[in-house]
Amino acid sequence: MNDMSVDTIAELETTDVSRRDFIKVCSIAAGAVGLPAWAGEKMAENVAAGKKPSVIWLHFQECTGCTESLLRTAHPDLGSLILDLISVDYHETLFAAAGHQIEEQLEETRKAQAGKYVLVVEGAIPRKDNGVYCIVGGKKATDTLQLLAKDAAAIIAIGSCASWGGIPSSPPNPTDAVGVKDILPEAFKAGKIVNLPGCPANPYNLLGTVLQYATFKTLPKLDDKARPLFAYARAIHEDCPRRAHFDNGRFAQAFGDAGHNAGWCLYKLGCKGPQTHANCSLLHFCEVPGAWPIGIGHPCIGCTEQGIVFNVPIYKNLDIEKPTAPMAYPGINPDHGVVSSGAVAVGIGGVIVGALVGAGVVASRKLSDESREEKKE
Ligand code: FSX
Ligand code: SF4
Ligand code: F3S
Repeated sequence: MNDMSVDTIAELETTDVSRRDFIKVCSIAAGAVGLPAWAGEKMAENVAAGKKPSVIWLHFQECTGCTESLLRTAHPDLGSLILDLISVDYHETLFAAAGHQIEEQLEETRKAQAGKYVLVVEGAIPRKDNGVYCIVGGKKATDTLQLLAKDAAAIIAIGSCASWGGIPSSPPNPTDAVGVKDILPEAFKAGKIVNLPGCPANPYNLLGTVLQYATFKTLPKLDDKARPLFAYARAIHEDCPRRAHFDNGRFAQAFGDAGHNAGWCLYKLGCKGPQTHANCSLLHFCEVPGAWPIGIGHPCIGCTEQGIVFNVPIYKNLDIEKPTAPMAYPGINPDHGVVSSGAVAVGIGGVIVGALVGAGVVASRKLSDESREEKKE
């Protein structure tokens, strides 16, 4: 394990959050992307040494839910802590300034950080009528995205809107809204785009991806839709805490009935968990245990899956591929949480990690428990 230098610790202690919280959040972020705890310490050390990743965050067609989920947390310091970890050099909804002032800031950052900044895109991009349906600062979303993408070190499409069109693309898709990869096919082919679908996306998946890039100059291993395997390799149904009820035929039949109150499986209420790939069953939102749709008693609506959410009625049942429990369970899926054998493995000394979100979940629970304890005092 890496020991943090005395200078680094001193520097952390001068911030408005405790060093313990700082390292803890980095550990959760590291756990979220399948890296070990020492990688979290390394991330924290890097940030404390002033090597914060520069982030340019663009908003197009969306509801700002991704930004909200990043900032609205139960732990009082977490929102500001996240903003301490990354240097958000342009973000329309967070900036106090507006108009020409922030447009100048965007241009300055683009030039000063060329080749180094991480471009985060929230929202879909409309293509109809030459892209006139989303104009910010007098420029079309299509043009702004193409310009900023040229000098970006990596591009992260946060949320389902930016990943594949999301809500704005739902039928009949009046503005021909698409995701980032459809505007930037070359960058997609080159593996420069990371899609983090979800409506909203889990903020730790973003934080982990950005910090991994900033610390190790690598991106997580991706599937053919550019989604990180650490978060999207498995269906929610595979890791759902209600799975035992499903396997034993115990289903809620209506909201508020005895089965629903007892926490039984939500499949008959339209749960799309069997067809939906995401890690929200393991890494809950905003470090609050149980804060995810199924955790609060609502079926999964498939918010990460193109073709399900906003396309299939929320309470309609879908057929499932594996209706009964398997007779034997396979071993750990080697792709789940394993870092790439390429650049990433070199970056972290070739360590293969299988722990995946476990560390993040445990750390997240601890953070939340401590937060509650602090409130009681
Ligand atoms: Fe909203 Fe983000 Fe949904 Fe879209 O999340 S929560 S509409 S995915 O782009 O702000
Ligand atoms: Fe969980 Fe839904 Fe699967 Fe039931 S159908 S076990 S609620 S994911
Ligand atoms: Fe979305 Fe389903 Fe998770 S609705 S947040 S993918 S439980």
